[in-house]
Amino acid sequence: MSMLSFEKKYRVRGGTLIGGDLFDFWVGPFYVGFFGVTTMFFTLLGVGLILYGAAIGPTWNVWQINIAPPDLSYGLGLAPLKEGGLWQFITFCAIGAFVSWALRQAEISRKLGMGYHVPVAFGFAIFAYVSLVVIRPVLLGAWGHGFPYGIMSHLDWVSNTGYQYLHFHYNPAHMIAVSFFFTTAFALALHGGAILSATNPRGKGGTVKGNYHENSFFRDSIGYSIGSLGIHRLGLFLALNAGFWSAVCIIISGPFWTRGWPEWWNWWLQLPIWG
Ligand code: UQ2
Repeated sequence: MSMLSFEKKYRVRGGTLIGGDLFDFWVGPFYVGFFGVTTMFFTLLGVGLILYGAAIGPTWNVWQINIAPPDLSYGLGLAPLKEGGLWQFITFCAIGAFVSWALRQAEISRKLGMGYHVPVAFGFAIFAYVSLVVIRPVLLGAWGHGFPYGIMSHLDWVSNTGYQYLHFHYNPAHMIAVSFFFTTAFALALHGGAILSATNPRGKGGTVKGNYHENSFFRDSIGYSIGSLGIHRLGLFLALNAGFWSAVCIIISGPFWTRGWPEWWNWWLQLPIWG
């Protein structure tokens, strides 16, 4: 809010995908747009349904509240509200809100003449969620394969689904995803450390350091600097891959591999080169 006078320069008209000028305005600091309206609609409806689901459930203990998907016997059909229909409705609202949010980001990007990097990045996160509650359940033939909405219940689902494949850490796509998550954390730690150490020099009255110091630090220590733009390209690449391979590792579990993941590695022992 304190930046409102500065932001005036950027409160430009246009860039909308839908609705023309109709929703092209701000409420306080927030850009609205057609997709701001749809985001609010799906969010309020979805949260309301979650509260209703909790209200008809057995507990208000936040750790134990659970809104479960339909029984597998309902297949890909619609279930009665109290038999998983709520979960289906809430899932629809969640995807509606997430996609609306991404499209609102796209409108803001267009309005400001920026690239679509932010909505594309968010799109990978949406893909990871949709892979769990739509893509894999559809490939397996039942909404009941989606994960339940609840703090403990979704943890139980992850554990049970993992054990269903004996040892999920042997899933090669899971290995790749985990490696990307770790590397993302490593890169952000390096980057955060680099920026803060240059911005907060030692001692009183020290001068703030910049790009050349950051480059020199990494050239001195490992003989290579990726550069101040490069580190952000690398960060985006690492983070998007973490989300992407997470989606791949769960989509292939069931629809494309039904046995234990340790067994998958038998291809190595079955190579014709062992004689
Ligand atoms: C860098 C640079 C930055 C950085 C960081 C590096 C000046 C401010 C962190 C160093 C990063 C490297 C060498 C890549 C490491 C590779 C992986 C896969 C983690 O050079 O430029 O800008 O923040």
